[in-house]
Amino acid sequence: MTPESKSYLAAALEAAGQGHLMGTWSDLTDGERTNLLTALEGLDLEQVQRLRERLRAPNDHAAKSFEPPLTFPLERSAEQAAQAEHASALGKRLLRENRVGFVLVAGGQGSRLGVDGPKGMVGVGPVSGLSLFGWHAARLSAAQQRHGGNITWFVMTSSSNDGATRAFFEEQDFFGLGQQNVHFFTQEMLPALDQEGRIVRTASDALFLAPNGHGGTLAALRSEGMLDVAAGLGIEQFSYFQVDNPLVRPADPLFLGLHALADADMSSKVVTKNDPAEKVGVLGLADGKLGCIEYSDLPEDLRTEKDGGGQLRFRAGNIAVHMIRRDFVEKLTKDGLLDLPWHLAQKNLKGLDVQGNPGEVPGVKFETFVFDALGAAANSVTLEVRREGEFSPVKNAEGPDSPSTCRLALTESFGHMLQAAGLDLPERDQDGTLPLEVDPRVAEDESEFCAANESAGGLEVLKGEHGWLYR
Ligand code: UD2
Repeated sequence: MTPESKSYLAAALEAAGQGHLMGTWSDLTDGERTNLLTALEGLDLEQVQRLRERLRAPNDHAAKSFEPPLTFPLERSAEQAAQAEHASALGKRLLRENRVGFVLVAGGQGSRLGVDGPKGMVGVGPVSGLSLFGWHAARLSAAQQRHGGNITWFVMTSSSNDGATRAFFEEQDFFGLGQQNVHFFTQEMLPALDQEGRIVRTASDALFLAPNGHGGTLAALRSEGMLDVAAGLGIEQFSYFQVDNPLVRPADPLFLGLHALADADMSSKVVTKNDPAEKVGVLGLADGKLGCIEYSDLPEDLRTEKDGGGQLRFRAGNIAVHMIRRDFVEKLTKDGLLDLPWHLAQKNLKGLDVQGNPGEVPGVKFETFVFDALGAAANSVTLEVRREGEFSPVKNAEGPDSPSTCRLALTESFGHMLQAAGLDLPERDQDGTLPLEVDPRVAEDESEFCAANESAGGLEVLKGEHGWLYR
């Protein structure tokens, strides 16, 4: 680097309030200088400026009015039941005709879970130990078996886990789905700032970068060429789901069909929130705009308010499962039109302070959220589903939403399948869980399990030391 270009860079950084990044230049080795220059080249200083402005902006203005969304309920009138039947038939046809692409969001860092590596590699099969990635793959294979068609799977990673994720898929031979049908793409990373708006470093030659939130999925679908891949394959809808929930049913004909019938841009699944204190965002309209209302944003009186039927009025718990039209993503991401708000997460970041001393730096990570796009949807369906059947995420190492609660949710749902078919259950473990697993390719709910049990070949069960495995 010539002295002129170095002083030009130093001046540009100084002007952007980032002079500290070059502060230790004279102490760096040649290799470290190269690393630092590469990191700085990847930096968009205008974007950093916007992040700094966001940091200084007063907190988001609080909404004045809140309304619950109109939901397609679990308890259906005769008319709704007929509509559901019609929608399911349409959904099955769309799956058979390959109009749906599956988008798995797996770019997060899994810091709360404390895993080293992609969260999708965590084993969740109660008997088989099958990984989250493997579990989702089994559900996609199941959809292919049941409805025909070809599966196209878009897997979003981030630079912190992309290599390990790809290596795992290769090692698992793409779970039998075919390498050509799995498309990896990476989301953008954003620099984390300290409280004064200065970029935090993890070392004197490296910046603290963090994934830009699941809202980054939409922009990355475009920037990574996935919209073109999807268009080329005739895919019209994206089924969006997150890696942490093995109960998710990405190929649900009812959800897909309702969304398509309503000509919706973006739709959501919700579960009933029974406890007002449960810290889950609820779908609703804030100042007339559909979105996810964070637990902390909903005033206390509304959080506990009951409707005429005695249920919480704001109970549409967001489980982060969406159906999104491809052309809606195209429209939103065209010419940088996508303008999702940045949410700030205050964290103690492991890195260097401005002087270059290692430690914990009080700082901020910036994220956008995919459900903020709901506000731009012309039409949207909110489908209520059974929590026990569709939602038990693995987020924390212990306590709620942990591997043990997820194992319990899975095994109980399998237990109900066996009971519905009149089959005996295995003896419970010492901790009370059923050592039982039903592969999604065998059945995903009680009626499918009963049908498989009554089919000519019947069901094959392996009884091993870890429990019973139907596969
Ligand atoms: C999210 C929702 C919450 C509820 C819940 C359901 C937010 C703020 N809240 O809670 O309302 O719907 O999920 O499970 O989203 N991810 C990425 N890239 C990122 C960030 C996240 O791929 O930059 C993935 C991550 O791998 C994970 C998922 O998104 O699978 C959820 O992220 P989270 O665990 O940060 O969201 P959480 O639990 O705060």
